[in-house]
Amino acid sequence: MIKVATIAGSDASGGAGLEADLKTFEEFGLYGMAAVTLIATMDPNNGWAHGVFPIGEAALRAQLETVFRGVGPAAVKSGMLGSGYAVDLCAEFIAGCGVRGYVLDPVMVCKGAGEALNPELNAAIGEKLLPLARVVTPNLFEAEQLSGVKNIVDVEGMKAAAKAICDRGARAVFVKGGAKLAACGGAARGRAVDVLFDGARFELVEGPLVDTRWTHGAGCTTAAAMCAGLAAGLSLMEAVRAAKVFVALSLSHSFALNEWVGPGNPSAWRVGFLNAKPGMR
Ligand code: PXL
Repeated sequence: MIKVATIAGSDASGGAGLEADLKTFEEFGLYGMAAVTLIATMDPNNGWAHGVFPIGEAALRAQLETVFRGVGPAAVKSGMLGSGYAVDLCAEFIAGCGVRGYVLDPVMVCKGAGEALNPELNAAIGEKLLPLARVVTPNLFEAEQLSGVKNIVDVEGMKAAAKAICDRGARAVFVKGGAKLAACGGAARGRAVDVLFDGARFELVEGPLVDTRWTHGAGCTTAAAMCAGLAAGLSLMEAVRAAKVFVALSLSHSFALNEWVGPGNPSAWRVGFLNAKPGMR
């Protein structure tokens, strides 16, 4: 059995965070483990306002001992870390235990919350985790933060950011253009365009832009699917392409949880793209 792990926050609503990661690992037929860094809650009596409850340093270290020294994942991804000690522990265990791939999802914004989370951690993520990553998966906002490139609205901006992020030590960068790039006019209408840079070559990765407002957890799912692919021995390009198809299928079966939030459906590939809801193909 191929084992994979996520170091991430728990999304109590189930659509993002380690819940999305574990569902994704399961769909790839892998054995998933999780070290939880924080618990994110959402208040139905206050407009779905987010709460964050960090897991203490000792409890996080004990989980990482279990996952890395007790079992040993083939690949690992990290998501929302939430504290300086979580960044340090992540670096310590990933550097200290060999893994086939480390996918760094530099979660700095949460769609529901709308503003930067823990901006004080961005420097530490860039300095301590970037150099360990097989691939980093920023969205446009996160790519701007990590690269210093401002106002990314097109593929040229994404390429400049990807190059700057590789220069900081990442082996590869996958900048996600998503709906924002299309809204800026940087991608053709109805297309979701991402840029992969491996330090030498740029690769445009294109797919259908699924027309839905229910995209909660799409970033987590993308990184988890790449992690699963790397764990299973796919090349980075193969893992990226598998993740892209997997997420498009997931989004084409997305649904509302309530008036505020709706996730993709990671089991969608079993139903099939052609069975997606009308208007979502
Ligand atoms: O989608 C970003 C994200 C990541 N991790 C956790 C979250 C969220 C957004 O809600 O709750 C735990």
